[in-house]
Amino acid sequence: MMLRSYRATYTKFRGIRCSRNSSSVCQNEPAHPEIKTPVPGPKTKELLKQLSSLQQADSVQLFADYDRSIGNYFVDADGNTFLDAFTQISSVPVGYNHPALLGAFNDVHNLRSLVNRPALGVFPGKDWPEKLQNILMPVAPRGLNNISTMMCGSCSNENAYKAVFMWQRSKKRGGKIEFTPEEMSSCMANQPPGSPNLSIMSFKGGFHGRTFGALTTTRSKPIHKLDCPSFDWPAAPFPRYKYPLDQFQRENQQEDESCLEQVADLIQQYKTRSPVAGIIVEPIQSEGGDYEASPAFFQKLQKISKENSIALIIDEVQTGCGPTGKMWCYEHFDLPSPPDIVTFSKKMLTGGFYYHEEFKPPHAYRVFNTWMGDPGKLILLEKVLQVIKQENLLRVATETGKVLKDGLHKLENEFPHLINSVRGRGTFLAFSSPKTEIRDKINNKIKENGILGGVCGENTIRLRPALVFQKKHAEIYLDALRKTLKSM
Ligand code: PSZ
Repeated sequence: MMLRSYRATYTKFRGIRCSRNSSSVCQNEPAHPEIKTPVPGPKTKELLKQLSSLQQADSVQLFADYDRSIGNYFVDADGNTFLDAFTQISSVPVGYNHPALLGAFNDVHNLRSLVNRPALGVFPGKDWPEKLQNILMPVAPRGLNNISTMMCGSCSNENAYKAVFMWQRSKKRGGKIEFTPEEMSSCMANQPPGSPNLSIMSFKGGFHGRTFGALTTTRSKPIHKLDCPSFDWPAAPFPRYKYPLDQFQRENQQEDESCLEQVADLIQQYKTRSPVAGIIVEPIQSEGGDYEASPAFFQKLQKISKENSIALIIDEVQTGCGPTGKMWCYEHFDLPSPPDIVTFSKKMLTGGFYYHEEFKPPHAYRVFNTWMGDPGKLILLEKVLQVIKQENLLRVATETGKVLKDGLHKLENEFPHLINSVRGRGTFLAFSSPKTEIRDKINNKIKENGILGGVCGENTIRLRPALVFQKKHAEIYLDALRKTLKSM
């Protein structure tokens, strides 16, 4: 019933450029959150019992009613309506049940692309090159003209690492494409030279996924890593700034320098141990606690990479697709040349990575798996990118972000014993608490006030709304946060 009326509304607006402060999906939203039961409610508790009998389900917070969730509002199994500032760990681009996405499979060709899922590395559909060209390449990071699609963020990073290792080894072979018999036999025993001792450097606090290579580079929390073997790869410190930034410029600049010195030192140290082939970095360290670094830090990091012939991989899995006000967060950094590889997933709906021509492996069948992505996700992504353009959602993220950040600054001044260090870009914002317990209490209480929020790091609350989060939603969020802080 509800969905039919969205579709009607959308048809009416289709083709009309929406004003920049109104989004088609938001016109059918409720006006505000509504909490009817204790959270979690009785139905949620019952479902959790059922699920827990089948699997370890303690990470489940709520069960959703995806028929009733709409736009920025998440409806749970108990009928509670939350304003969603977490959006499935930052992975919902244009809100729930966006009519443009719901309509995508009304087209029978699209439906067939969804149903007949190919092994993209061997039997792609005849429209696949055109689909990549028309959907993914128009938003490619400038200078990166190659693309591989993948299934998720972890496997995007995992395969980017492989491309980097193959690039380094190909350079060593000086253009020869044959492998030696020794390489071929040693790799079967997981020994060099076929399985070389090369490494990917990452940063302490970084998160790059949970598959083995990706997990080695993940350095956010022990719980992500415990019990799993990992590679001997280096981890450098990532800047930890003091806030407000304008009062601590000198200290923060020193922090950049100290971290970069250690990057350079580690590269030297690992030369005989496990030479660094690539460096992976998030433009804003997300899971680790929403730590940002200056454009100067990233420019110098790129310089160090280039001087040492190390590939620079920017992990835009969480920051990519608009929430910082630019399509790719690293665009804020004014790098003198493009990064070598940019990985993505989450809001992009398909995983994958863009790369420089040099990183195309010389042999087929190297960066490969059965599905290598999913054409169905690209069909949805096409709609998402159209909506972003039509509804000016990068500008919305910038403008909403400003309202949110100004409001958060006011609240940190009002409640300095509860929150501090407001930071971030666009709506990709965060603030910290003096202690983990205070942070957790805020995040639990704000739920009772109708907001779904996320935490990260030791003591941080992060905002990860969809791109259709507007000023009116920002006001609701800020009111609920004030009410929460006042009650503590
Ligand atoms: O607990 C988890 O597994 C979480 S919580 C948030 C994420 C994962 N984010 C995924 C992520 C990311 O934020 C960055 C910067 N890089 C890679 C990944 C891995 O993506 P997925 O989860 O799709 O494999």
